[in-house]
Amino acid sequence: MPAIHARPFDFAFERATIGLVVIDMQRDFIEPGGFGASLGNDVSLLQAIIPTTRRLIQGFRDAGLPVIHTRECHRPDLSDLPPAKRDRGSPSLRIGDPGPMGRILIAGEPGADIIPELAPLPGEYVIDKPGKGAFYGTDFGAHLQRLSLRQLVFAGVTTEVCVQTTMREANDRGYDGLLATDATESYFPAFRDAAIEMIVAQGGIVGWAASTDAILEALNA
Ligand code: C5J
Repeated sequence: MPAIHARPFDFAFERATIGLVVIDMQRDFIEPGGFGASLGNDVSLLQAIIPTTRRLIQGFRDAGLPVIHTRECHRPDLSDLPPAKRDRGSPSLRIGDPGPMGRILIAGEPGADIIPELAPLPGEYVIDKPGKGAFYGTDFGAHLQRLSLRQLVFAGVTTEVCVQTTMREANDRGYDGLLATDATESYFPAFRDAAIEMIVAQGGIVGWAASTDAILEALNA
């Protein structure tokens, strides 16, 4: 069985059951004027992983393996937005408010789109999710079952929020998850590093971690 050189130990996989999940590489998190910026974050930190994430996506496409994208966003009528999520803190713009890229984190608005550099290809599945985890309130799990996927490679933003939440949800459902350490980022680099350590600690209690080079080397072997 092929394996990716990973922490805490090699990640064995089968080509028929592995896929890439790219979490929330949306304009609202990565470009100025969106949700991330409205919370006071420096979005340029997240822009740094675009080339590596692009290379990782291309590697899966070239290998003929599935690529799934997620977007954190809400219905225009906000019926899937808990007041606790909308009202928390004191951001300059709240979810649903009009901003420079349309209404913040609302499906169909320009800000909710995946950044053009990583745009999904026709036929690639895009999951719109109202929560931080991709399983909550979506058909993500059903889609993974339809594709017979068992091993998931994760990339995207932010490491300690939507990426880690989705990896934990996947782990609890019996999937093997591996995080691409240089294709994920946080507004707080220390949180990215800590999340990676939490995932691989205790013999991979949540999953595995590996570089994009290691992942692509194993896919191309
Ligand atoms: C956040 C996400 N950070 N995609 N969302 O609110 O991680």
